[in-house]
Amino acid sequence: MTMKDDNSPRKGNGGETHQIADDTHETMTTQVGMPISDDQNALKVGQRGPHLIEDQIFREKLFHFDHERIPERVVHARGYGAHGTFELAEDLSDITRAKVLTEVGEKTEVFVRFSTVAGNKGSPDLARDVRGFAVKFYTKEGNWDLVGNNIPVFFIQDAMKFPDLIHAAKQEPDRGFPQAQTAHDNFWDFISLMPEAMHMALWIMSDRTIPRSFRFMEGFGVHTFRLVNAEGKSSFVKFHWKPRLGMQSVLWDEAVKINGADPDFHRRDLWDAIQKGDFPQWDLGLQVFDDAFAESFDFDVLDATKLIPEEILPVRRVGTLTLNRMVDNFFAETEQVAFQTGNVVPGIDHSNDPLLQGRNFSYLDTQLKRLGGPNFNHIPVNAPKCPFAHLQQDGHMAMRNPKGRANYEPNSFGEGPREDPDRGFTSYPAEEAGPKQRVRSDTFADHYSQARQFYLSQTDVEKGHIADAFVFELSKVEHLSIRQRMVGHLMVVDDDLARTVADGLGLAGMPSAANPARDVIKTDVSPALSIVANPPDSFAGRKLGLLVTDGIDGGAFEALKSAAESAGAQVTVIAEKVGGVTTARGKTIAADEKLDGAPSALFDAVAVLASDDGAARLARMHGARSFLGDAFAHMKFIALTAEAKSAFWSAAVPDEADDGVFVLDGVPEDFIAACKALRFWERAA
Ligand code: HDD
Repeated sequence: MTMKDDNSPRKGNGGETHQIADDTHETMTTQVGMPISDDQNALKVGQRGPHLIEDQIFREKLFHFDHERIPERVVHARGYGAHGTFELAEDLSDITRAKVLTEVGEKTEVFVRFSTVAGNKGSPDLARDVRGFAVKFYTKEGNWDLVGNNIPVFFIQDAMKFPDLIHAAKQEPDRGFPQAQTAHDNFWDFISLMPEAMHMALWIMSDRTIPRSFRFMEGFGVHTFRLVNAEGKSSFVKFHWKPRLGMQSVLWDEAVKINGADPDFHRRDLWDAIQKGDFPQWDLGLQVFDDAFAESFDFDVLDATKLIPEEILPVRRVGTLTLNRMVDNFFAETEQVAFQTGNVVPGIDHSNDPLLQGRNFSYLDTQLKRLGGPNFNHIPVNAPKCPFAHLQQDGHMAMRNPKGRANYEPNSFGEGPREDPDRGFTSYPAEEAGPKQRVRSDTFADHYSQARQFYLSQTDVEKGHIADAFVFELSKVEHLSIRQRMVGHLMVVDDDLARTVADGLGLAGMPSAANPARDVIKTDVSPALSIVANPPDSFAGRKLGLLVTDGIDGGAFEALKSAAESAGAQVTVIAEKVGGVTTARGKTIAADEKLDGAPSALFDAVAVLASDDGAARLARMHGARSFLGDAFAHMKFIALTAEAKSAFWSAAVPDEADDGVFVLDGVPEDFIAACKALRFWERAA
C-alpha cells in the first residue's frame, strides 16, 4: 500500500490512501487484460465536468456489476455447499455394476449442497423447513447426483402438483410475504386439501425441520431407485445418509432467537467445523429389496409419501461421506452447481416413481433458466472429473467444443468418440404396457397410516413439539375453515394429537373428521423415526457457551475449557466486553463474543463462571439474565460457580435448579459427561 503524492490526478478529494501494484500485488487489468492506472475516478471533462462515454474501463466495470445476479433457484434458493470425498467400505457388485459402489477404498470426490426449500436466498437458516441434501459424486463413470432431503418422504405423489405445492408454500403472491414460513393460509389451505401430504405434514411439524446444524441431520434419497448388476439383475434401493455425530434439533423458541442473533447459523457452523479440521461425516446406508418384498409391503414402494421402516428393512451402511473443504468462491461453486436427478451412472437406474419421473425433466430444464444456456456443465463445479467426449457443440458460453473436422457420427475420418455397448449406460429393460391415461394408482391411496406411525414413534417430548408446531402454524392461518379442516385430518392420524391442537387453537368444538379412502393400518411404531430416542453419545461437534466475569479463578476456567475441548466440543468465551476479563490473579482472558451478541440459544450447553462481584453485576444485566434463563428454559445442561449460583441464579431463573444444573467444584467431569445427552429433557415434564 502506497500513499499517492498530493498532486496525483488519481486522488479522491480527501487525499485517501490508494492501493497500487507492487512486487506482491498484481497489476489490475480490464477483463481483456489492459492494465488500469486509476480505479478511483471515471474519465471526465475537466475537474467537474460530465463523464465521457469513451471510458471503456468505467463502462466495463459497471456493465459487469449490473449483471452480477442470476435468477435464484425457484426452490432451495438458500443453500451452502462444501467439497469432500465418498469412500466405499463394502463391495456391492452383487447388486450393482456402478464403480462408485463396487471399488472398495476408492475415494470419489463429491460436492454437497444443503439448503432450505421455501425461503429466498437471503432468508434465515433456522426457518422451519425441509432441508435439501444434494450430493454430486464425480465418479469414474460420470456424475451421479443424489438430490435428497433430510426427510424420507415428500408432500405429493405426482410431479404434476409440484408447482401448486411450491406456489402455496412460498410468499403469497398479492402481499409478498411471509418469507421462509409455512405458517400462512395458502400453505395450509393446499395441504388440507391434499390428504396425500398428511405424512409429510407430520414430519415438517416435527423437530426434523429445525435441525441444530447440517452436521446433525440425516439425509434421504426419498424415492425407490434401481441398482443393476453386471448380469443385468435389478434390485430396488432406498438411499440414506446417517450423520456420524448423531441427530440433533433445536427448540422452536431457540430457532426464533437464533434467526435474529445469527441468521447464518447453519452456514457458519459448517464453515467453522470444516475450517478447524473437524470434518463432518455421514455413512451412506442402503435399504435393498426385491420385487417380492415390494409386493408384500403394505404400501407402494413407488409412492414417495411412504418410507420403509428400518425395523422392517434394516439400513446397511456401505461407505462414508466426509466434507473436508469449503469452496473457494460461493458464487462460482455453491450458486452455480447444477444438480440433476437425471444424472445417474451405469448400475444405478430410475424407478417409475411418478415424482422422480417428473423431477428428471425439471432439474435439467431449470438450469437453462438459472445458468443461462445449455453449457452449464462446462462450469468446473458441474464438469465431470472423468474423461468425457461427445459431439455437442456451440451455444452460450461454450468453453470446449469437439476438436477436429468431424463433429458428427458416424464419420469415415476415424474421428470422434464412439458408443460402447459394454461400458455404456443401459436402462433396465422393465416391461411396461398399458393404456395412456392420467391416473393415480389405487396402491397410492392410503394417506394416514404412516402419518400415524410417525407420530406414535415419537417420544412424549417430541409429540408435544409436534402439537405445539401445529398450533403455532395454524394460529397464523386467518381462515377458521382451514384450521378446522387440518384438525379434521389430524383426527384420523391420532385423536389425542387432534384434541391437543384443537384445544391449543381454542376451537369451539371438534370439526368433522376427514374421510380416508382406505382404513388406517395400525402398523408397529418405528423407534428409528425419533430424534430424542436416538441421541448422540458424545459432546463432540457441539458448542459450550462459557460466560465469564472479572475476578474468576483462572484455573477453574482452564479446567472447564479443556474438559469440554477434550470431549470434542467447541468452547465460545463470552463476556460483557469482547476485550475479555481479568482473572483473580490478574491474567487476561480474551472473549470470543460480547454477551449481547451471543445469546445462549447459539450454544448446546452453557456455563457461567462468575466471581461474587461478577455474579452481582450479571444479575443486573438483562442480557445475562436472559442468557441463563433461556438456557434453563431450553432444557440445556448448565454449569456455574457457587458464586453465580447464589448471586445470579434467582435473578435469571424463576425455578429451582434441577439435576441438569451443576455447581462447579474441581474438574467438571460430571457436567461434561451429562452434556453427551442432547438436553435435560426431564425438565420438560
Ligand atoms: Fe427438487 C431443487 C430435493 C421434488 C424441482 N430439489 C432441489 C434441491 C433439492 C431438491 C435438494 C436443491 C438442489 C441444489 O442444492 O441445487 N426435490 C427434492 C426432493 C424431492 C424434490 C428430495 C422429492 C423427493 N423437485 C421435486 C419435484 C420437482 C422438483 C417433484 C419438480 C417436478 N427441485 C426442482 C427444481 C430445482 C429443485 C425446480 C430448483 C433448483 C434446481 O432444481 O436446481 O428443478
